[in-house]
Amino acid sequence: MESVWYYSIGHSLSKGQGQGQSEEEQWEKPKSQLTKKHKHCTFGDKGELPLGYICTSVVRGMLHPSTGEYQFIPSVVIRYMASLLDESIAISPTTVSVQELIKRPLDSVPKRFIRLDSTPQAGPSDLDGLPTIDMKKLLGITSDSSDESFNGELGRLHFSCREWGIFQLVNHGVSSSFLQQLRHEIEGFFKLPLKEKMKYKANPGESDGYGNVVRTEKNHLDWGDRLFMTINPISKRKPHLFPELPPSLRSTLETYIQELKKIAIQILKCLAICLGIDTNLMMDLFKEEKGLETLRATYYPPCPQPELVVGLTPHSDATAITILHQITNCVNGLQIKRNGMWFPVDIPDDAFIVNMGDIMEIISNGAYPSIEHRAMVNTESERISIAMFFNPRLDAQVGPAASLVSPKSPARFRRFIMDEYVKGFFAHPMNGKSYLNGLKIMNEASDGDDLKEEA
Ligand SMILES: O=C(O)CCC(=O)C(=O)O
Repeated sequence: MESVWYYSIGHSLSKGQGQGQSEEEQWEKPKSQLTKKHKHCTFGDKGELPLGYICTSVVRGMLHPSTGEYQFIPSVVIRYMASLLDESIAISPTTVSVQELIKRPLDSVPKRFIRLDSTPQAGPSDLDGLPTIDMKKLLGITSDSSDESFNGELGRLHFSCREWGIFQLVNHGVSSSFLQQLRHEIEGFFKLPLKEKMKYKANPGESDGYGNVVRTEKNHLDWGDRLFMTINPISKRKPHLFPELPPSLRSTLETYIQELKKIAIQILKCLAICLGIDTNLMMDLFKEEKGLETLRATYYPPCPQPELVVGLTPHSDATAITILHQITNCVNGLQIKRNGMWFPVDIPDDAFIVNMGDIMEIISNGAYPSIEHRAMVNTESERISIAMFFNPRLDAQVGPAASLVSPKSPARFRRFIMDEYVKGFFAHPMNGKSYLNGLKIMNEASDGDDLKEEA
């Protein structure tokens, strides 16, 4: 026997029962009677529920709060109800998926996605490409920085970090065919049915997981869904995330992570040489098994009004360095802030983008400033990026390197334990470089005398 759920909103409303009609057609009439002023729904004789509650429940049904009975609600109705509410974009009380949102026709973007930042944007031709660093040439350089090497690739690295805070890395040794495989796996993840992806959703109060997490003031949302995971130390991996990923994605990511780790360590060593910091002290912070490493894969769907939204809110990374790979070749979206303007970055296929994060700005006592960046979206094409973040071990005491602090050049940042810094970062709204600014030493007096040489 066909089961039909009746529901009323202010007045009687019921599902049509036309034979041979699609689910969508059967709900067409009831749907058309819903309006914005309907704040509550009555489902048959099951009681009255706030519309917002229904729309933020698991997509195809809900547990009635008093009877505990599961009620099936066609997704087409849920989505329509959702469109009437601002909170609607949630697919569970803690998760939003833009990918799901755009499955229904959207003429305009919901209010919560309208971006707040109004910094002017430069034209595409205004940035003459980022500096390029050749990894093979860097690897030819040993730990002693002879004049010759310093004038070569190491010198270029120093210049890029000091003047730009970002560069593209070529000849990095990760093959094009492997990057294709990575693309295939990551695209496959975002194509999984929502029910599958929701197995990886972020638990309340946690940053790790799938979905669009509110990280800004005023509950603003970005136009992108992400999978954020702690990778290292292994003891910090969430049991429902990395270990439970589909096996082929997991093993591809495992290889990718190992490759990127090797690259990151080489770059960090070179940065220590450029800055004049003992490489052993630098390496001690990033000890293989203890360094904090996180990864974020972001899926940016096309948007009907891209000029109104932002794929990823302006921020600087809470890392020493970040290595970004744009999975979808030729679909650009990364923008960097230079001299108070946003500049689009054209990322060559297979190149990695390496940027300085706040921790590097602190260790270098301001010599290598972190770069503020954001991701933008477009009307036509989806875009996917994967960023890997490299940070000192959680128990490390971090501050400006002692060798870079002197009475003439006093410490510009206070010292802290990495673990506290990370917790503070995730509790802080994403807003440009504001978290780093809170760590600045404002007075002119140097407190460099009691700094330990721990990078
Ligand atoms: O997608 C991008 O280009 C930027 C990603 C990014 O900045 C991040 O994941 O922190």
